[in-house]
Amino acid sequence: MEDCLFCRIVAGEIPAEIVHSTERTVAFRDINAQAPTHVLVVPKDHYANAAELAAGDPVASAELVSTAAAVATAEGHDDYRLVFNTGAGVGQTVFHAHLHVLAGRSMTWPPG
Ligand code: IU
Repeated sequence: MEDCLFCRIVAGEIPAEIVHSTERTVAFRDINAQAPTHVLVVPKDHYANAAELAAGDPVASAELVSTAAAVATAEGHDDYRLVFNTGAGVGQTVFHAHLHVLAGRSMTWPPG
């Protein structure tokens, strides 16, 4: 997926502040942080969204969550929010699956 932004970050073609990586995932800071910790965890392979990732590579799907937890712990957070936006109608703007890790401030529910 040469035109996919997150594929290009995974490939090292576009710079990003990478905070963690595993066999199947890369975690990097969101360029438009919405909380003191705002990290995106992505699969190294391209899937358009979380549902396609879960169907196509359940091991990587689980590793996304364990990586997100490791990032939150490494940044000192016991409390954090994990978000998969799935579909443009709920705010997905990059169509390479990514798990938002948000922490470091109080949050309300339901989200806007
Ligand atoms: P979304 O769930 O698809 O809306 O999340 C995409 C995120 O990717 C969003 O929070 C952007 O700030 C973030 N992002 C980024 O970190 N680097 C980029 O070059 C671009 C978007 I474009």
